Amino acid sequence: MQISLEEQFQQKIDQEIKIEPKDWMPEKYRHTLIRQISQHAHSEVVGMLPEGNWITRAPSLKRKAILLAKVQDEAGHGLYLYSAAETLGISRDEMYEQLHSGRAKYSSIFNYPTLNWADIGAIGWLVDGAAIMNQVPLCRTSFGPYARAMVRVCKEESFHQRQGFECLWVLSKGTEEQKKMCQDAINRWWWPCLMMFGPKDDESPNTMQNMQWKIKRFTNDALRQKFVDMIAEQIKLLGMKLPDPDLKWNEATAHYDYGKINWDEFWQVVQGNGPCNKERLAARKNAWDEGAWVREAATAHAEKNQIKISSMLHPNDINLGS
Ligand code: FAQ
Repeated sequence: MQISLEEQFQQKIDQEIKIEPKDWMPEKYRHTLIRQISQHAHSEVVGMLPEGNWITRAPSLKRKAILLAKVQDEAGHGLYLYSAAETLGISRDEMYEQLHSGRAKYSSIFNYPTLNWADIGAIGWLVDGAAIMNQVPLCRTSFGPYARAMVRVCKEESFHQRQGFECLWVLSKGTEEQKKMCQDAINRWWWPCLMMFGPKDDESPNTMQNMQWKIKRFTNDALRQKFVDMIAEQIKLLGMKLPDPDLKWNEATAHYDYGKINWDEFWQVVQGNGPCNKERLAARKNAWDEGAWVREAATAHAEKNQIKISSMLHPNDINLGS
Protein backbone atom coordinates (compact mmCIF):
# COMPACT_ATOMS: atom_id res chain seq x y z
CA MET A 1 0.00 0.00 0.00
CA GLN A 2 1.36 3.41 -1.01
CA ILE A 3 1.45 6.04 1.74
CA SER A 4 1.96 9.76 1.26
CA LEU A 5 5.14 11.65 2.13
CA GLU A 6 3.29 13.30 4.96
CA GLU A 7 2.24 9.93 6.39
CA GLN A 8 5.80 8.59 6.08
CA PHE A 9 7.04 11.68 7.90
CA GLN A 10 4.57 11.18 10.77
CA GLN A 11 5.49 7.48 10.97
CA LYS A 12 9.15 8.39 11.43
CA ILE A 13 8.21 10.77 14.22
CA ASP A 14 6.00 8.17 15.87
CA GLN A 15 8.94 5.72 15.76
CA GLU A 16 11.20 8.32 17.43
CA ILE A 17 13.43 8.62 14.34
CA LYS A 18 14.96 12.10 14.21
CA ILE A 19 14.17 14.37 11.28
CA GLU A 20 17.38 15.70 9.70
CA PRO A 21 17.76 18.88 7.58
CA LYS A 22 17.84 17.12 4.21
CA ASP A 23 14.86 14.85 4.94
CA TRP A 24 11.50 15.66 3.42
CA MET A 25 9.32 17.63 5.85
CA PRO A 26 6.00 19.48 5.57
CA GLU A 27 6.53 23.20 4.96
CA LYS A 28 4.55 23.96 8.11
CA TYR A 29 6.93 21.82 10.19
CA ARG A 30 9.92 23.69 8.71
CA HIS A 31 8.24 27.02 9.30
CA THR A 32 7.24 26.37 12.90
CA LEU A 33 10.73 25.10 13.73
CA ILE A 34 12.36 28.18 12.22
CA ARG A 35 9.95 30.28 14.29
CA GLN A 36 10.62 28.46 17.55
CA ILE A 37 14.39 27.93 17.19
CA SER A 38 15.07 31.48 16.02
CA GLN A 39 12.92 32.93 18.81
CA HIS A 40 14.78 30.71 21.24
CA ALA A 41 18.12 31.98 19.85
CA HIS A 42 16.96 35.61 20.09
CA SER A 43 15.92 34.97 23.72
CA GLU A 44 19.40 33.73 24.60
CA VAL A 45 21.02 36.78 23.03
CA VAL A 46 18.57 39.40 24.37
CA GLY A 47 18.75 37.48 27.67
CA MET A 48 22.36 38.61 28.07
CA LEU A 49 21.25 42.22 28.53
CA PRO A 50 19.53 42.18 31.97
CA GLU A 51 22.46 40.27 33.49
CA GLY A 52 25.11 42.20 31.55
CA ASN A 53 23.77 45.23 33.42
CA TRP A 54 25.40 43.90 36.62
CA ILE A 55 28.81 42.67 35.37
CA THR A 56 30.59 45.89 36.30
CA ARG A 57 28.77 46.09 39.64
CA ALA A 58 29.05 42.51 40.88
CA PRO A 59 29.82 42.55 44.64
CA SER A 60 33.04 40.50 44.44
CA LEU A 61 35.59 39.18 41.93
CA LYS A 62 34.17 35.67 42.37
CA ARG A 63 30.61 36.83 41.56
CA LYS A 64 31.89 38.83 38.59
CA ALA A 65 33.74 35.82 37.17
CA ILE A 66 30.67 33.60 37.57
CA LEU A 67 28.39 36.18 35.94
CA LEU A 68 30.80 36.75 33.05
CA ALA A 69 30.97 33.01 32.39
CA LYS A 70 27.18 32.73 32.50
CA VAL A 71 26.59 35.61 30.10
CA GLN A 72 29.17 34.14 27.70
CA ASP A 73 27.35 30.80 27.90
CA GLU A 74 24.11 32.52 26.82
CA ALA A 75 25.91 33.96 23.77
CA GLY A 76 27.12 30.45 22.95
CA HIS A 77 23.57 29.07 23.25
CA GLY A 78 22.38 31.72 20.82
CA LEU A 79 25.07 30.65 18.35
CA TYR A 80 24.23 26.92 18.53
CA LEU A 81 20.58 27.75 18.04
CA TYR A 82 21.11 30.14 15.11
CA SER A 83 23.21 27.38 13.49
CA ALA A 84 20.46 24.81 14.05
CA ALA A 85 17.89 27.17 12.49
CA GLU A 86 20.18 27.82 9.50
CA THR A 87 20.03 24.11 8.60
CA LEU A 88 16.35 24.72 7.78
CA GLY A 89 17.20 27.18 5.02
CA ILE A 90 17.05 30.59 6.68
CA SER A 91 20.13 32.82 6.89
CA ARG A 92 21.39 34.38 10.09
CA ASP A 93 20.99 37.85 8.56
CA GLU A 94 17.31 37.16 7.88
CA MET A 95 16.81 36.05 11.48
CA TYR A 96 18.49 39.19 12.81
CA GLU A 97 16.38 41.30 10.49
CA GLN A 98 13.22 39.66 11.86
CA LEU A 99 14.33 40.43 15.42
CA HIS A 100 15.29 44.03 14.69
CA SER A 101 12.09 44.77 12.80
CA GLY A 102 9.99 43.32 15.63
CA ARG A 103 8.61 40.48 13.45
CA ALA A 104 10.28 37.77 15.54
CA LYS A 105 9.54 37.41 19.21
CA TYR A 106 11.88 36.63 22.09
CA SER A 107 10.98 35.51 25.58
CA SER A 108 8.80 37.96 27.52
CA ILE A 109 10.94 37.50 30.63
CA PHE A 110 13.83 39.58 29.30
CA ASN A 111 11.69 42.71 29.18
CA TYR A 112 11.84 43.09 32.96
CA PRO A 113 14.55 45.20 34.65
CA THR A 114 17.34 44.04 36.97
CA LEU A 115 17.06 46.59 39.78
CA ASN A 116 19.38 45.16 42.40
CA TRP A 117 22.04 42.45 42.82
CA ALA A 118 19.52 39.90 44.14
CA ASP A 119 17.89 40.00 40.68
CA ILE A 120 20.96 38.20 39.34
CA GLY A 121 20.37 35.35 41.80
CA ALA A 122 16.66 35.32 40.98
CA ILE A 123 17.36 35.13 37.23
CA GLY A 124 19.69 32.19 37.75
CA TRP A 125 17.39 30.28 40.09
CA LEU A 126 13.98 31.12 38.62
CA VAL A 127 14.54 32.14 34.97
CA ASP A 128 17.15 29.47 34.26
CA GLY A 129 15.06 27.06 36.35
CA ALA A 130 12.05 27.70 34.10
CA ALA A 131 14.27 27.52 31.01
CA ILE A 132 15.60 24.08 32.04
CA MET A 133 12.12 22.76 32.77
CA ASN A 134 11.16 23.69 29.22
CA GLN A 135 14.43 22.69 27.58
CA VAL A 136 15.22 19.26 29.03
CA PRO A 137 12.29 17.79 27.03
CA LEU A 138 13.62 19.65 23.97
CA CYS A 139 16.69 17.34 24.08
CA ARG A 140 14.19 14.76 22.71
CA THR A 141 12.55 17.08 20.20
CA SER A 142 11.98 15.51 16.78
CA PHE A 143 14.36 17.73 14.76
CA GLY A 144 17.92 16.35 15.09
CA PRO A 145 20.04 19.57 15.09
CA TYR A 146 17.76 21.27 17.65
CA ALA A 147 17.74 18.21 19.94
CA ARG A 148 21.54 17.89 19.81
CA ALA A 149 22.08 21.60 20.50
CA MET A 150 19.82 21.37 23.54
CA VAL A 151 21.91 18.65 25.21
CA ARG A 152 24.83 20.99 25.75
CA VAL A 153 22.61 23.99 26.48
CA CYS A 154 20.89 22.07 29.29
CA LYS A 155 24.17 21.06 30.92
CA GLU A 156 25.18 24.72 31.09
CA GLU A 157 21.74 25.91 32.23
CA SER A 158 21.90 23.51 35.13
CA PHE A 159 25.10 25.19 36.36
CA HIS A 160 23.34 28.55 35.88
CA GLN A 161 20.46 27.53 38.06
CA ARG A 162 22.69 26.28 40.86
CA GLN A 163 24.78 29.44 40.92
CA GLY A 164 21.56 31.51 41.11
CA PHE A 165 20.25 29.47 44.01
CA GLU A 166 23.59 29.73 45.82
CA CYS A 167 23.67 33.50 45.28
CA LEU A 168 20.20 33.85 46.87
CA TRP A 169 21.12 31.35 49.59
CA VAL A 170 23.97 33.63 50.71
CA LEU A 171 21.67 36.67 50.71
CA SER A 172 18.95 34.77 52.58
CA LYS A 173 21.43 34.04 55.39
CA GLY A 174 22.79 37.60 55.43
CA THR A 175 21.76 40.91 57.02
CA GLU A 176 18.13 42.05 57.30
CA GLU A 177 18.70 44.28 54.27
CA GLN A 178 20.09 41.38 52.20
CA LYS A 179 17.13 39.19 53.20
CA LYS A 180 14.77 41.94 52.06
CA MET A 181 16.58 42.26 48.71
CA CYS A 182 16.27 38.51 48.23
CA GLN A 183 12.52 38.47 48.96
CA ASP A 184 11.93 41.56 46.80
CA ALA A 185 13.68 39.97 43.80
CA ILE A 186 11.67 36.75 44.22
CA ASN A 187 8.45 38.80 44.43
CA ARG A 188 9.19 40.61 41.16
CA TRP A 189 10.42 37.62 39.11
CA TRP A 190 7.95 34.93 40.18
CA TRP A 191 4.91 35.81 38.05
CA PRO A 192 6.87 36.74 34.90
CA CYS A 193 8.65 33.36 35.21
CA LEU A 194 5.32 31.53 35.18
CA MET A 195 4.46 33.45 32.00
CA MET A 196 7.66 32.22 30.30
CA PHE A 197 5.96 28.87 29.62
CA GLY A 198 3.54 30.58 27.23
CA PRO A 199 -0.24 30.99 27.19
CA LYS A 200 -2.63 28.51 28.83
CA ASP A 201 -3.09 25.35 26.78
CA ASP A 202 -6.58 26.33 25.64
CA GLU A 203 -5.17 29.63 24.33
CA SER A 204 -2.01 28.24 22.76
CA PRO A 205 -2.52 27.99 18.98
CA ASN A 206 0.67 25.99 18.32
CA THR A 207 0.67 23.36 21.06
CA MET A 208 -1.55 20.69 19.56
CA GLN A 209 0.27 20.40 16.23
CA ASN A 210 3.67 20.73 17.92
CA MET A 211 2.84 17.85 20.26
CA GLN A 212 1.80 15.67 17.33
CA TRP A 213 5.10 16.45 15.60
CA LYS A 214 6.94 15.90 18.90
CA ILE A 215 8.55 19.31 18.69
CA LYS A 216 7.03 19.82 22.12
CA ARG A 217 6.89 16.86 24.52
CA PHE A 218 4.75 18.57 27.18
CA THR A 219 2.16 21.32 27.01
CA ASN A 220 2.75 24.82 28.38
CA ASP A 221 0.52 24.19 31.43
CA ALA A 222 2.12 20.82 32.19
CA LEU A 223 5.61 22.35 32.30
CA ARG A 224 4.39 25.36 34.29
CA GLN A 225 2.94 22.98 36.91
CA LYS A 226 6.21 21.01 37.16
CA PHE A 227 8.04 24.29 37.69
CA VAL A 228 5.66 25.43 40.45
CA ASP A 229 6.01 22.06 42.19
CA MET A 230 9.82 22.26 42.07
CA ILE A 231 10.16 25.87 43.24
CA ALA A 232 7.51 25.59 45.97
CA GLU A 233 9.77 23.00 47.61
CA GLN A 234 13.13 24.69 46.92
CA ILE A 235 12.01 28.02 48.39
CA LYS A 236 11.56 26.37 51.79
CA LEU A 237 15.36 25.97 51.95
CA LEU A 238 15.79 29.71 51.43
CA GLY A 239 13.27 30.54 54.15
CA MET A 240 11.58 32.96 51.71
CA LYS A 241 7.98 33.09 50.40
CA LEU A 242 6.50 32.97 46.92
CA PRO A 243 4.22 35.99 46.33
CA ASP A 244 1.08 33.92 45.87
CA PRO A 245 -1.50 33.60 48.69
CA ASP A 246 -3.23 30.81 46.76
CA LEU A 247 -0.18 28.57 46.59
CA LYS A 248 -1.18 25.37 48.39
CA TRP A 249 -0.33 21.67 48.25
CA ASN A 250 -3.28 19.72 46.87
CA GLU A 251 -3.42 16.16 48.24
CA ALA A 252 -5.89 15.04 45.60
CA THR A 253 -3.85 16.12 42.56
CA ALA A 254 -0.44 15.69 44.26
CA HIS A 255 0.53 19.09 42.89
CA TYR A 256 0.66 22.64 44.19
CA ASP A 257 -2.36 24.80 43.33
CA TYR A 258 -1.39 28.34 42.40
CA GLY A 259 -3.10 31.69 41.84
CA LYS A 260 -4.28 33.40 38.66
CA ILE A 261 -1.67 34.60 36.19
CA ASN A 262 -2.16 38.11 34.81
CA TRP A 263 -2.46 37.23 31.11
CA ASP A 264 -3.13 40.84 30.15
CA GLU A 265 0.32 41.71 31.41
CA PHE A 266 1.80 38.77 29.47
CA TRP A 267 0.25 39.85 26.14
CA GLN A 268 1.20 43.48 26.74
CA VAL A 269 4.83 42.43 27.16
CA VAL A 270 4.71 40.10 24.13
CA GLN A 271 3.27 42.92 22.04
CA GLY A 272 6.18 45.21 22.87
CA ASN A 273 4.77 47.18 25.81
CA GLY A 274 6.69 45.67 28.73
CA PRO A 275 8.92 47.73 31.04
CA CYS A 276 12.10 47.25 28.95
CA ASN A 277 11.02 46.14 25.43
CA LYS A 278 12.14 49.34 23.73
CA GLU A 279 15.44 49.46 25.58
CA ARG A 280 16.24 45.80 24.76
CA LEU A 281 15.51 46.14 21.06
CA ALA A 282 17.43 49.42 20.84
CA ALA A 283 20.47 47.72 22.47
CA ARG A 284 20.37 44.85 19.95
CA LYS A 285 19.98 47.20 16.96
CA ASN A 286 22.81 49.34 18.24
CA ALA A 287 25.06 46.28 18.62
CA TRP A 288 24.23 45.32 15.01
CA ASP A 289 25.04 48.80 13.66
CA GLU A 290 28.20 49.18 15.70
CA GLY A 291 29.35 45.73 14.62
CA ALA A 292 29.12 46.56 10.89
CA TRP A 293 32.88 47.19 10.61
CA VAL A 294 33.65 43.84 12.26
CA ARG A 295 31.45 42.00 9.75
CA GLU A 296 33.06 43.87 6.86
CA ALA A 297 36.58 43.18 8.13
CA ALA A 298 35.81 39.48 8.70
CA THR A 299 34.33 39.16 5.19
CA ALA A 300 37.34 40.94 3.60
CA HIS A 301 39.71 38.68 5.54
CA ALA A 302 37.85 35.54 4.47
CA GLU A 303 37.87 36.69 0.82
CA LYS A 304 41.60 37.45 0.94
CA ASN A 305 42.31 34.01 2.36
CA GLN A 306 40.18 32.42 -0.32
CA ILE A 307 42.18 34.21 -3.07
CA LYS A 308 45.46 33.17 -1.41
CA ILE A 309 44.40 29.55 -1.21
CA SER A 310 43.18 29.40 -4.82
CA SER A 311 46.33 31.18 -6.17
CA MET A 312 48.50 28.69 -4.30
CA LEU A 313 46.83 25.80 -6.03
CA HIS A 314 48.47 24.58 -9.24
CA PRO A 315 46.31 22.47 -11.57
CA ASN A 316 48.73 19.59 -10.90
CA ASP A 317 48.00 19.84 -7.20
CA ILE A 318 44.39 19.05 -7.74
CA ASN A 319 44.94 16.54 -10.53
CA LEU A 320 44.24 13.33 -8.75
CA GLY A 321 45.51 11.61 -11.88
CA SER A 322 44.65 8.25 -13.28
N1 FAQ B 1 7.45 35.22 25.41
O1 FAQ B 1 1.14 28.67 20.83
P1 FAQ B 1 2.16 29.07 21.80
C1 FAQ B 1 16.27 31.27 28.43
C2 FAQ B 1 4.29 33.37 21.85
S1 FAQ B 1 15.63 30.90 26.92
C3 FAQ B 1 7.17 35.70 24.19
O2 FAQ B 1 2.09 28.42 23.13
P2 FAQ B 1 4.67 27.71 21.18
C4 FAQ B 1 17.74 31.08 28.64
C5 FAQ B 1 4.64 32.25 20.89
O3 FAQ B 1 5.92 32.45 20.30
C6 FAQ B 1 13.91 31.30 27.03
N2 FAQ B 1 6.32 35.09 23.33
O4 FAQ B 1 3.63 28.93 21.15
C7 FAQ B 1 18.28 32.19 29.44
C8 FAQ B 1 3.49 32.33 19.91
O5 FAQ B 1 3.69 33.43 19.02
P3 FAQ B 1 4.02 33.21 17.42
C9 FAQ B 1 13.25 31.03 25.77
C10 FAQ B 1 5.75 33.95 23.75
O6 FAQ B 1 5.80 28.05 20.30
C11 FAQ B 1 18.11 32.23 30.80
C12 FAQ B 1 2.32 32.74 20.80
O7 FAQ B 1 2.88 33.32 21.96
N3 FAQ B 1 12.98 29.65 25.64
O8 FAQ B 1 15.51 31.66 29.23
C13 FAQ B 1 6.01 33.39 25.01
O9 FAQ B 1 3.96 26.42 20.94
C14 FAQ B 1 18.65 33.28 31.55
C15 FAQ B 1 1.43 31.58 21.16
O10 FAQ B 1 2.12 30.65 22.03
C16 FAQ B 1 12.52 29.12 24.48
O11 FAQ B 1 12.34 29.83 23.51
C17 FAQ B 1 6.90 34.06 25.86
N4 FAQ B 1 7.21 33.63 27.08
O12 FAQ B 1 5.16 27.67 22.70
C18 FAQ B 1 18.99 33.20 28.80
C19 FAQ B 1 12.28 27.64 24.47
N5 FAQ B 1 5.30 32.24 25.12
O13 FAQ B 1 5.43 32.79 17.35
C20 FAQ B 1 19.53 34.25 29.56
C21 FAQ B 1 11.77 27.12 23.16
C22 FAQ B 1 4.59 32.10 23.98
O14 FAQ B 1 3.08 32.15 16.94
C23 FAQ B 1 19.35 34.28 30.92
N6 FAQ B 1 10.43 27.56 22.88
N7 FAQ B 1 4.88 33.13 23.16
O15 FAQ B 1 3.80 34.55 16.83
C24 FAQ B 1 9.30 26.93 23.30
O16 FAQ B 1 9.36 25.94 24.01
C25 FAQ B 1 7.98 27.45 22.83
O17 FAQ B 1 8.19 28.25 21.70
C26 FAQ B 1 7.18 28.25 23.90
C27 FAQ B 1 5.88 28.75 23.27
C28 FAQ B 1 6.82 27.34 25.06
C29 FAQ B 1 7.97 29.45 24.41
